[in-house]
Amino acid sequence: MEKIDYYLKELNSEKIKKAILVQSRLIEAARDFLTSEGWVEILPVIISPITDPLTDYRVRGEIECYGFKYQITKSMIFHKQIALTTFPKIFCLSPNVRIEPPERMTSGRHLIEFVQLDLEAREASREEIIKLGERLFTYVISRVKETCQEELKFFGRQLVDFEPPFPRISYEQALTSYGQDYELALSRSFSQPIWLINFPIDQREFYDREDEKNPGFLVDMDLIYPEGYGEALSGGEREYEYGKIVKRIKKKGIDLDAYNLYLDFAKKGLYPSAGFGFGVERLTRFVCGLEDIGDTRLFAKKPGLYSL
Ligand code: ASN
Repeated sequence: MEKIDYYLKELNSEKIKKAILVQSRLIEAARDFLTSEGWVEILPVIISPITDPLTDYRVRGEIECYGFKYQITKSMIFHKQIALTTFPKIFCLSPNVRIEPPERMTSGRHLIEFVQLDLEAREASREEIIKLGERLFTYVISRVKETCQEELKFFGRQLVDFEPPFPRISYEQALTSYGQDYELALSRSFSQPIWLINFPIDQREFYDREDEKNPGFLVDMDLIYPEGYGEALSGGEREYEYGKIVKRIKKKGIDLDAYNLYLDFAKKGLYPSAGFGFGVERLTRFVCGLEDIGDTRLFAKKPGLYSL
């Protein structure tokens, strides 16, 4: 098939059209929920001298403007922390670019360009953010069940009423019970979303806060969808003290200079905070019950491929 015919087929696909309609309702519901509770939406940062290191801080998209190097946002984590200077509770529909390994092309869950509903609150604890996540999730699901009946029928999707509190399992328990592929195994064995908590420090980035009562482990969490759909959101409490952040960056073997600007803010004083990022395409995939995340947006970009 000619490339243009492939794109035209996608642009006219009933499946993609319905999934995007559901997605637009999901976004509307999430915005309504958050703004009604006093959260302020900020606009996304697409390029910046700093972004989330994410596994390998050297693997990144870069562009040059006026002789300066900018990185394409992998996540707005640092901008979220800094933006709390202006407002106590912020959210953003944040486009992220992550150059995922090509093996993830057919995972059904990875796009190299995606959007997360990213939020952060001053002085919040993980407990508060977990409760917020449960309320946000159940609210958006109940709203689309009302507003997208025709689309959900098209997908043959019958969503149950999810009832918080969702079960919680620690990373260590998950690893012992389900082995290395714990995320998918966990996801397949539950019919309610599950919180995966307390990741070891070496499994995550330097910005999630180390638990002083449980050194070596973080005060963080992922929410895992049931029915094998995998990770829904990821977040935690953050390191905010300059000395601790420096220690964590060094422990990762990251060059401190790469985070100069962020460290300057930390020196002046960041607020303690917690938050998470909720993948919008993954949420759409789950709600519509789709195999392939590529069906959740126009111009989807899979790892390893070249696309419009
Ligand atoms: N948005 C995530 C968070 O708030 C970070 C990420 O996407 N890597 O923790």
